Amino acid sequence: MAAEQTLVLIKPDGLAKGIVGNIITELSDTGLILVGAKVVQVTKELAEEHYQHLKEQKFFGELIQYIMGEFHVKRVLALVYEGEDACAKVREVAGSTNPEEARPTSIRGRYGRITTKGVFENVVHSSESRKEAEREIKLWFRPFELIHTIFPTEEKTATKPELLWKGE
Ligand code: 3AN
Repeated sequence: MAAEQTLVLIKPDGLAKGIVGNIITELSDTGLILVGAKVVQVTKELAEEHYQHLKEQKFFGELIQYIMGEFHVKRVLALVYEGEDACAKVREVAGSTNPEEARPTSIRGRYGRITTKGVFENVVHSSESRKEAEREIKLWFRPFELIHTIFPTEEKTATKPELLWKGE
């Protein structure tokens, strides 16, 4: 089977709790390789695009606030892992969506919680399938931010001014 890539987000509660290192250690145990990583301040547009499939859910507004860091710190760590069955392997280590139902030794079981207001603070996001992973990776990363990508790329001339280092 061809290599698979998956998007992992360490959400704002993970950063606020200082458990990024613990989570990366657990992800390393999957044997997958890290091909991209960056800290992101999530805009409303990015958050809504990422969670577009949940737009009709009653918790959508709070979900957007949560991923934007309104309840913790305004940043997430976005990671791309690659390897055989990458999506399934990360989801196994991450545990169930509901942190109370997650296997106790999974990331969400260990570090997640449901707030008294009912918000699932489940510490990490991981792509559900190969197809979703492709959509999400293309949303969060540009090709040059990954050491390599399994998705086709093309050269285009930038049409918008870009911020570069002074003197570049
Ligand atoms: P997963 O992240 O496990 O793939 P999704 O895609 O169904 O699960 O849900 C995305 C996010 O929406 C979850 N990570 C969680 O933060 C939130 N969420 C899902 N279901 C609920 C729920 N019943 N109540 C509150 N938040 C939820």
